Amino acid sequence: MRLLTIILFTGFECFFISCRPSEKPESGNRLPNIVLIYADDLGYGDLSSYGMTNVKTPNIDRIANEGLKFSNAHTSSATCTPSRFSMLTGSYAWRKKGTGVARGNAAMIIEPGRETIASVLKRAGYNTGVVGKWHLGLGPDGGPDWNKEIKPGPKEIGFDYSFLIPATGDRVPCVYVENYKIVGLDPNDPIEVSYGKPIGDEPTGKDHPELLKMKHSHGHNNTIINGIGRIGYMTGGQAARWVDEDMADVITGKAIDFIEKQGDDPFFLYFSTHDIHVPRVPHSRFVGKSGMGPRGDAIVQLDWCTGEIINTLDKLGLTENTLVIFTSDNGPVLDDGYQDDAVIKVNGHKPAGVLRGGKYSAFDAGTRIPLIVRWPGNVPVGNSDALVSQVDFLASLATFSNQQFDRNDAGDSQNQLDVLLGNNKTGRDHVIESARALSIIKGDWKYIEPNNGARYNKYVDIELGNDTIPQLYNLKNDIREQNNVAEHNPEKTKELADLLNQVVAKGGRQ
Ligand code: NG6
Ligand code: CA
Repeated sequence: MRLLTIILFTGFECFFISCRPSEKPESGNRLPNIVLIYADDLGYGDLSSYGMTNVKTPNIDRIANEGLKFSNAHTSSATCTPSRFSMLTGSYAWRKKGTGVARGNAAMIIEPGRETIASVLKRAGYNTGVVGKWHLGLGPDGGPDWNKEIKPGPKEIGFDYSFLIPATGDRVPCVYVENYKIVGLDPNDPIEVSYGKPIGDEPTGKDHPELLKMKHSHGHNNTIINGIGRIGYMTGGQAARWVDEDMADVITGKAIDFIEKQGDDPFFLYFSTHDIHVPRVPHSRFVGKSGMGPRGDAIVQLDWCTGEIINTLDKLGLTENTLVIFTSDNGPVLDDGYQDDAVIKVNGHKPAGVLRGGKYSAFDAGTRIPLIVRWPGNVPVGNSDALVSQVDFLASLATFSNQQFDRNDAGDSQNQLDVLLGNNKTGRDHVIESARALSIIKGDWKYIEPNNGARYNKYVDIELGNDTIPQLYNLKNDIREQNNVAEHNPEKTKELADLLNQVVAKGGRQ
């Protein structure tokens, strides 16, 4: 089997070499499709294939059982916007101002024309689509006029099709944007959005908590939409507002439509789920299924969404010819601003598995995430402990599709295709992760740069990993980052600090 895989893969590569770079392959030599499933806030321990025992995730586990499961994979940031920026552009978000968690009315953060995974794959002849959570801003400087054409957007960075939750489920505007337009917007009921002064006369969670079906615990007390207080104020657009309970069905349906509409060209689908971000309001058929409250039920729903995509590939006979990548944007959090029982019903479950910290944290639970790659017959079944970063998806998929890419734009992205396809078990020399502080992992060691951020966030109950002194952990002996051994290992500390500074110096930091 392994030999067959090597022969097949070598044959595949030979075909690529015979192609000129940046040239659309001739028909008949169809490149494999690529489906990238990006979960939100899903922790290292939140899948049964990654050790969760409270709830089963059979569909995601199926991908793991038929593919390669990584134990040492990293997103480049402990929050959403910067992770997505880095993954799509191949450039660390901390190099560019304005890439922190974006407001719902933020302007487009990735500059139009900038190299992205989508622009690279489009050049290779792929039909490219993004469905689900965006959270990378839309529209010109100053943000979009929601009632007109909402552009620039995904199209300007290489996506032929988009169906978006513009920011997050907990941020206004609570509407879907398909290509350049809000879906179902009545021109007589225009939308206005504000992240400053309250607008409109609709009740807020702050003033009318009695109207809430899910109460906030911190933040999330502005305009009430569908019985849930949001971040930000909105008015108008009544007919276009989403129903949170239907969101997984709606976006999964759009993702399936995209796959089903494909013709002879290969396709790239970036399916960015809302689950398991707050507000966790799964469809009634998933309510109570996990015994862990809405957070666990959202995991069950996420697994269902994934199953629908995988089953669609089966149904269309595309499974063998599709590279599926499943991963998450940052680590887990229980109470992220709503009283949804995530804490009291956790029932012994460890969302981050063995790791310390969580979402927002420089400790590894913030950024070490599940990663599964499946391409039957080409990617070996099993596990890999290679050091991997999502920032390398761009260069790796460029190699996969025989494309050159703009290295000025995507300067942090390395071709790690061999690692992602299981032909190399070593991976990167080092990875950089970012929270408030930058960290670097090299071999067994992790260094967190000193900084004066808070050590603990009491609202989310997460240790943030900040300290004013340098931190050095030996992840091999101490994966929970309990013992800071920097003082006893000054040479190793200096080596990693110097290496981190070199990477920073290479492309700047803002
Ligand atoms: C925080 C929100 C949190 C979540 C996060 C972004 C509050 C109090 N907290 O500011 O609920 O929305 O931003 O999450 O407002 S992310 O996964 O999209 O990065
Ligand atoms: Ca997230």
